[in-house]
Amino acid sequence: MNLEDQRDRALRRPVHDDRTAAVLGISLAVCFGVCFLTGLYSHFLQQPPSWLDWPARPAWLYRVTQGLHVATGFATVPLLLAKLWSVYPRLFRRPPVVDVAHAIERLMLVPLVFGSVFLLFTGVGNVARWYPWGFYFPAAHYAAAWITVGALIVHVGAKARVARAALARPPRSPALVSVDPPAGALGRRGFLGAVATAAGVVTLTTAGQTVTPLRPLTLFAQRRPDIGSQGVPVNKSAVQAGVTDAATAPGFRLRVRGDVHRELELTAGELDAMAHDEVELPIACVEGWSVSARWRGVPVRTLLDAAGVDPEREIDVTVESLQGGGRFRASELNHHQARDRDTLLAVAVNGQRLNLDHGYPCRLIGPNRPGVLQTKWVTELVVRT
Ligand SMILES: Nc1nc2c(c(=O)[nH]1)N[C@H]1C(S)=C(S)[C@@H](COP(=O)(O)O)O[C@H]1N2
Ligand SMILES: [Mo]
Repeated sequence: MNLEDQRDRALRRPVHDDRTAAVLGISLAVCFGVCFLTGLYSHFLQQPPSWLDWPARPAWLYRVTQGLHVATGFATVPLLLAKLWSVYPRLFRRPPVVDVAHAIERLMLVPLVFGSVFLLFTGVGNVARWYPWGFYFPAAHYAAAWITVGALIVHVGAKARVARAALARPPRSPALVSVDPPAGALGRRGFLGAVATAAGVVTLTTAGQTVTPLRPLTLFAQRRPDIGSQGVPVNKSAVQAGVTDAATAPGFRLRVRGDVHRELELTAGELDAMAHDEVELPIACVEGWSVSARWRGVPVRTLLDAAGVDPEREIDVTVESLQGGGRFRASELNHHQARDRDTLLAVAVNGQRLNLDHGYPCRLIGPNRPGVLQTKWVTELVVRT
């Protein structure tokens, strides 16, 4: 049998036909869509355009969207592998292209396939803290997402009619299945069942990093939220951040400065004495793990009031850490976030004084913020109009 005959036979097996491709394609499009939108949300929370002041509420929103982002991303891995395997015989069609539109459609498969593989590889790598590359992950992942989604839209546009027709036919239509699978090989049902099981198992064993009842199953999760000091995993330790000496020095001060009526300077003890507010808020890391905790601290707005900042004034606050370098050493609070009653400089978590790794003497914790913006070892609040 020559190559062409082989391809024809393969294509007529149910696992390679257009119905299987349609089912996998729709599942992938849904996962990619959710992953893309939640990813965009995460991106613009961390890098808001100047005209966009995100609301601080609902407090749990980022925990849910980022959990979904990582869960749909992981579920996409088996779906994508299955889809590529299901459709690869079509790559060798003769003639390779029939007209210009078809050529464009086929060319778009390059960014679609490479973009998808790149996104999943870098995403899973980031969750595993494995960086076998030289570029900055968020920027590359973000750019690749636009390229991939652009190619995906073209692909969906080109394939929508074929997919609809394939799904409208009865599943055992003789026009569709003319070659029986070889003995022992999977039929469509068996194949799709296996793929769905794989996607389900990956999702269940990842989701435990967000969903408490699934914790015993957290096989692929980078963090077991219940393992870590004071009931919260540690992202970067005080030793890694190089802040141990500065954080424990008697000379430590929290300063509130910038566009204020009077500057404040508080010792760790003074801050502790002011910390009467208790809130329940999650830390929700971009890597997908999240955990809720009880925090005790001083609301940022109490400090702003003490510094004589007019509550009506539109302000931003830069939260600076003792950490000397690194991308997460500072974060921004917009007006809504800075004025929210639950945005605290926390000094205690789950009934214990914050330990060094969680940000002693004080750390920021606020509603609906990605973990990277919950700055630890805070030493300065700089108010800007
Ligand atoms: N100064 C500083 N703050 C930081 C970080 C950091 O590296 N440096 N990491 C952030 C990230 S990515 C997360 S997820 C949370 C985790 O807080 P935890 O270590 O107390 O769980 O801290 C955030 N605050
Ligand atoms: Mo994080």
